[in-house]
Amino acid sequence: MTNEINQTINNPSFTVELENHLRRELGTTPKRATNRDWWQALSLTLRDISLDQLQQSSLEPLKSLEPLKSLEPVKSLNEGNTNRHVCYLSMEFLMGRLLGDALMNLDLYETASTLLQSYGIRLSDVLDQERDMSLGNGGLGRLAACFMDSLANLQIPATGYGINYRYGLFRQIFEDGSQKEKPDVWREFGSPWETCRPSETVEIGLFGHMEMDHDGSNYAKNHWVPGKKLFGVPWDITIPSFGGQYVNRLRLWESQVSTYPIDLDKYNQGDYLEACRNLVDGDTISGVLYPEDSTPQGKDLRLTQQYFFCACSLKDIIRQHKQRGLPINDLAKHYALQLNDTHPAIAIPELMRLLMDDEGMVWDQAWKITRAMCHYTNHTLLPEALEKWSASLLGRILPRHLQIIEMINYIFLNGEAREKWGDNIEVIQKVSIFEELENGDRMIRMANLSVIGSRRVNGVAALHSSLVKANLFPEFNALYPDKLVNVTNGVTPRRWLAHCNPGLARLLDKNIGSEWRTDLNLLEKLTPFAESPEFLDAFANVRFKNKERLARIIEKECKVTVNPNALFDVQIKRLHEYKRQQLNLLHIISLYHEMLDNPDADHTPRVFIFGAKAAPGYVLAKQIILAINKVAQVINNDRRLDDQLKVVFLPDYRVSLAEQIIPAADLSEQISTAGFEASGTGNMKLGLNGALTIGTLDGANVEIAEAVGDDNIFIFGKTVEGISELRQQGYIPYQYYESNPVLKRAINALLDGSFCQHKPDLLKPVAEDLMYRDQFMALADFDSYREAQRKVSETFRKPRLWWRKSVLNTARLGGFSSDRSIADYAEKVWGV
Ligand code: 26Q
Repeated sequence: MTNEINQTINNPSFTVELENHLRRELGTTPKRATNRDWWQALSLTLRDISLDQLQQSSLEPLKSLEPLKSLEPVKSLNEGNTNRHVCYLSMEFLMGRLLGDALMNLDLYETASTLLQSYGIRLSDVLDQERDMSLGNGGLGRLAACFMDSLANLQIPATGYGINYRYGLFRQIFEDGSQKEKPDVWREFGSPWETCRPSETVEIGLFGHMEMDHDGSNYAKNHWVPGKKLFGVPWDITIPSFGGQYVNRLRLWESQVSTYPIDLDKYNQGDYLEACRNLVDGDTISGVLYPEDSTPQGKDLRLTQQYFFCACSLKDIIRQHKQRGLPINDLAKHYALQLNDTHPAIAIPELMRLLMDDEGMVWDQAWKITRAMCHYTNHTLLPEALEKWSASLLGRILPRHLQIIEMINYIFLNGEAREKWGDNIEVIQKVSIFEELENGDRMIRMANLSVIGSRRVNGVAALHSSLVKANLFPEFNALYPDKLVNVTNGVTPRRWLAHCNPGLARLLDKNIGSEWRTDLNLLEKLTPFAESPEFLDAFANVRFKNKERLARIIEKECKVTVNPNALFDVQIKRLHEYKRQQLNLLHIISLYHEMLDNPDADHTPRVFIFGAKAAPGYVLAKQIILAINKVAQVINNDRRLDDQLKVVFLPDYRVSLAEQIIPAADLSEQISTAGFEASGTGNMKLGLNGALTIGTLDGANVEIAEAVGDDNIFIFGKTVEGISELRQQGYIPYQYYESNPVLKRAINALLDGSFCQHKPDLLKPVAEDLMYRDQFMALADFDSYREAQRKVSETFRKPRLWWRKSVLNTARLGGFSSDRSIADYAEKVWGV
């Protein structure tokens, strides 16, 4: 910790600032303040400290016109081109709550806690006032948030660029077991963390047409006359490093109409609603996050959102570059853009347009710069999740961009592609950015555009990256042998260990020192402690306390009493067929039957804990949620079981709830069909906190298994090769149903109304899908899964053995820190 920060902390001004915020911003006093008032005042105080730090760490780029100095990191990672500012472009930043993390990063946790205590207030109650900032769907959005934390921590100058959605991911409630969506009103009266920067507003265009300018030469120059203009207003959030010496920022754009929003003619004619139409239009672009995270629909509002935030961000970057007095030709020397999936791929033609039409560059020069600046991360192999936009739709909203994409494709196909493959039409069709449809329209493949326009393309786990090379982009990999690389995902140990599991953090500090927070490989030092009975007891004791805390939440949210001595079996992630919550459910039903058959046997008591949101339009996913809830209701109320088995589905799974569940998990369910989960990051969070994994050889599970060793993980199921062989043979799920009596009985119980006497057909769709379709081959892995689960139960009955494995998981997963991921990006991708 630097002296500067220490001064802030030890300075009584912290108290003064806090009380000033209470009095002046909130019009109250420490005596009268509610928990919510305290939350707001504390947040504002911490925001002020990091804003001061942002200015001091000489990162505030616009304040100074001095070139480069203002961008120099406090400490550089390596020599060489360390000045490249990283711009992380993402439609999603799933930040969760910010106060607890900020208190920890600025080392003010104890100070704040003591101060509040003196007023009879509990800090934890104050932290609970914060609404999660849920501006993302799941893994991809949370990864962006972890990366922002690690970029600051590694003191790499970086800006996260995204959208300041008015409504984030929907709030989930259950009505009679079914998911219902409610709007996420996360900043109804503003967020204390966001600072508006109206002076840095930018204007962007949409729609309109192209015009030709003849400048007397032989060349006709094209230019775009937008039919509509919009303002992007930036809202900034400071991202402090651990210790607070260094601060980056997250810049989220809000859309506003650029012309006077009320049509006074119409207003005067009495047509008030029509007069205000513009007002509504301006708002809608940044209005709401799309809740789908696969099978994207080609909605024009989504494309407009994508363009809106890319165009705003690029304008912002170029303006800053020029304000430093640097030549536009050097843009790529000073900035690296990271595209979080293809969602910001429109930045590629937008950058080309800015460089050519606004800066007057020729094509080749603009293309060289664009290709040196852009980098693309792929997060999925699911073909239906790959983004495609209809060319006619894109051309209507962005006519100039359609031209540029056509040109990129033309030059690529006639240059690099033809050189490599000649007239091999099959390959040419595959690598083309355009896919020709029967109806005459063309689809723009955003993944192909992203690969062609980027300097590096990365997958997110070793297995995933090798499948990206071998199956998704084999042609591009042959054409550009060094372009495709792997960067395995990671998670920030500050939030996902230090903050969410203070008990374990203290135990680690006591035994191996506290440096692991910024150097997670130091967890290795824990290895010998796995042989110490005293340490294992202390470790188990921490877990028990965390389980008691979670049991209270379960009691409150689900009205179910659970025994903290039971095995807590956790599956928390988006609801998707490929993630196979339905496989977990089949196992639960089979366990239920087993217990009913042998009521006197000595079963291992278990609590199955689910957390998951389904995309609102994903019918089967919603039916699976309903099925789990219905099965839970019957099992939880069956007195014959003597509390050996409980099933709970916690509503509204989100970052802050994950922080409560993860430290209390004994078993981590990572059971996707091999080849479908790109990486997974929940697997890392759970393992790091000492949960044992039951999982398939998919995504980062493969690397987790290598790290912890075969004895300390429960691997089951078909491999990628096994799955593809089975599919080639022709997979018939009904055969598994017919030939396996345990499985048959479990599915029949869903079919015959055992779990909903009043509406016996309610769960039929789930059962029938498994019997006749089962796209993700749950039935094929059922036996092997059940066998692995049997081993889990057996191991849990030998506490010494279990806790030893658990400690070794924590000790050996240090490599899954997002600090390591970011260091890999710095080296393999950005070259900073
Ligand atoms: C696209 C177009 C239209 C509407 C929505 C979307 C959309 C939105 C979000 C498509 C995909 C997503 C999110 C994908 C995602 O979260 N992928 C996960 O990324 C994690 C981080 O790399 C991986 O760990 C997971 O394996 C992967 O599923």
